[in-house]
Amino acid sequence: MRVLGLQVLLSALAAARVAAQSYNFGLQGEERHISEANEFLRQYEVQSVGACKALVTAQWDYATNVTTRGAEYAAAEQSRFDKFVRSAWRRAESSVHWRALSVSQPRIYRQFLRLGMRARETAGLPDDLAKEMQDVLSEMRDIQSKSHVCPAPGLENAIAVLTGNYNNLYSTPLQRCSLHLDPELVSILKTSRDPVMLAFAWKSWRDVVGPPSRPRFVRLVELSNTAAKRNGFRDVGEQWRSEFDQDLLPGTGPNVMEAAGAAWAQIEPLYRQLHAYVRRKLAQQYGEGVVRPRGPIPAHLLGNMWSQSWAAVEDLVTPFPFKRLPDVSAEMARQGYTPLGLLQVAEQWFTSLGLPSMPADFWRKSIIQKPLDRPVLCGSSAWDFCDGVDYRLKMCATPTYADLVAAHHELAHVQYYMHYAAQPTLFREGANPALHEAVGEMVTLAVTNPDHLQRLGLFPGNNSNDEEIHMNYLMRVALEKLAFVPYSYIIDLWRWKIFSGEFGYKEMNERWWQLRLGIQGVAPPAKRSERDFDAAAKKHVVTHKPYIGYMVSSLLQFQMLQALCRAAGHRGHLHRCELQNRREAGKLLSQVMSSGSSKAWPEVLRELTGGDSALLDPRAMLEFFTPLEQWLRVQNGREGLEPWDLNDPEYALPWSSASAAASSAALSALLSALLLTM
Ligand code: X8Z
Ligand code: ZN
Repeated sequence: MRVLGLQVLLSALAAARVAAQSYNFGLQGEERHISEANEFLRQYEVQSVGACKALVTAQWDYATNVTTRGAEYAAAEQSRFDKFVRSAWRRAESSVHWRALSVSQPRIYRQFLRLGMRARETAGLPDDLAKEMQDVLSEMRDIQSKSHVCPAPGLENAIAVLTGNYNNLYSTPLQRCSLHLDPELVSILKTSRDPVMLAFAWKSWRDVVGPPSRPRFVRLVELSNTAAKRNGFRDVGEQWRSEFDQDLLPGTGPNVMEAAGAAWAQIEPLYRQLHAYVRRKLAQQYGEGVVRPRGPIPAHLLGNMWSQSWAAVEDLVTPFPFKRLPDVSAEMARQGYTPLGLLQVAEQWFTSLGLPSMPADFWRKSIIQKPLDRPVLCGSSAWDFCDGVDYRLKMCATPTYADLVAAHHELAHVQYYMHYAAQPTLFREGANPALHEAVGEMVTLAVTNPDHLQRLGLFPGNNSNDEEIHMNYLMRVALEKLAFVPYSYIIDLWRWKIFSGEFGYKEMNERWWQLRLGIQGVAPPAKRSERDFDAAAKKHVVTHKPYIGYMVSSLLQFQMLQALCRAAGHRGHLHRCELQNRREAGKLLSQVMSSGSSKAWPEVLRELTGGDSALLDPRAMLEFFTPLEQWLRVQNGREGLEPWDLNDPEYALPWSSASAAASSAALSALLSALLLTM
């Protein structure tokens, strides 16, 4: 609230300054500026819809038929589009007096601000340096996509069984060394319960991508900082954060860095409870030699390459193992669900809230099943072809629970596109970079709860009223969404510090692990050094994509759910709100989505919550998990309250030789036992 008060004052001062300047032009001058600005925007609208459609079409063609030529064509279209935006921005700056309209014509003014922001995303470097930056990025992308590792001696048979890839048993190195991140290494992390195997997959990915990415990442930081400075920002971190500024003037919006830090402080006690409970269960599974009872959790045991989602260890930690949540995939198979069928179920959820159904063209042009005649990029995505008519989905859907959830998420994106289609093109985005994702994830919260699964006929046995079932459900959501909060915070916290020069390149990896340990409470399963570069294991770091939006969206989705459930008159626990048929909620959601980015996001949030919460507010997430928190507190006793002490030698990073010996002793013992038995 304090931040917002200051911000209103700053905006008012800025506006007064601009108003004083514009006053000198007189009424006639202002009318001329308005008509000039309107004419510019009218032309921009026509040209940008065409340019955007050409770009999205090239990207769609590539994603649905992967060829080298398609990739080159899409890259060429991207650079054509970027040039178009930059040149429009130069014209606006040189020939339109848009700044004079900040008070009298806020909608016009805001469109120019957004254009400037879009232009700055790709501007700032002279051609040779811009080319160098593209090269560095493409080298790191190649390292991610082409790197592969060989199975460790002694693990070949087990890996073949885990991954279903028997190439590893063949004799030529080319055939043997075919473990890629996805699917092989990711699936080992997800399914194996052997700490040696897990440590192998965890470490070998970092060994193969970290060291070659390190010097390239350093150069990327230098180049992108240069560009940011030329754009008027102190560093890249400030430029990225400015995407969350409410009136798009650097430093005047809600300070996302402060907001994220404050939100984390409120979420941390709940996270510690989850951490303590999961740690105890993992210690039961792996023994206290591998998982120290009061220390951090070894990062390779959480079922995920990055420890960002702990969903894959649900079977080890579910509160009431004899009250299992239904096997939705099996039930879908039994009922003969098709990919089209699951999309229709998702569509029906939206229409039951009074939102529009998908247009006929959507069903004709979308790809919902993997084509067998050509290579496609199978990740699910929702597409907006910029013309207000053409929307598509790309999914290699199979009738499974995961894809049922994904279908709801993707259709939420399409709903958002369709709702803001009436806005001018510069407002056809989420109100902030996290809102699109937040809407999609909010929908998944509403549709995965046991009550809703029962409504869909996917919860046989009719026992969704059982409190223990709901506790299991809350744990499932916590493993996915609560575990993700600190992870999604530290990725950019670490990058902001590098961008601003708070620490030097020589200590990048140590600083990374300080945050991983201190905030997330996970430790590496092997000794790390500055020869390693573990942040590069994450694609978003080496492709230079901001990540804090994922943290913002992980909180916003609960704020949205709470607001919509209140509007719908839902009574009782928030985790039991499913929203189906709640037209009041649909109306509110429509209203939020329709404004696109035409309004500052705190204003959109105020509308959504009826003034209750305007900024990032963790209270809704805490409310959602209240029953789980109470249950965890009982289970943990005092245990969850103990902080990890960075200075305690027992928990210290495996950097110093003493703690390295302590932390990897168990792993080394297992590895040598394995080698001895060979
Ligand atoms: O990158 C993604 C999506 C595309 S926006 C697949 N996500 C983050 C990640 O994978 O790390 C979704 C969750 C967070
Ligand atoms: Zn999404």
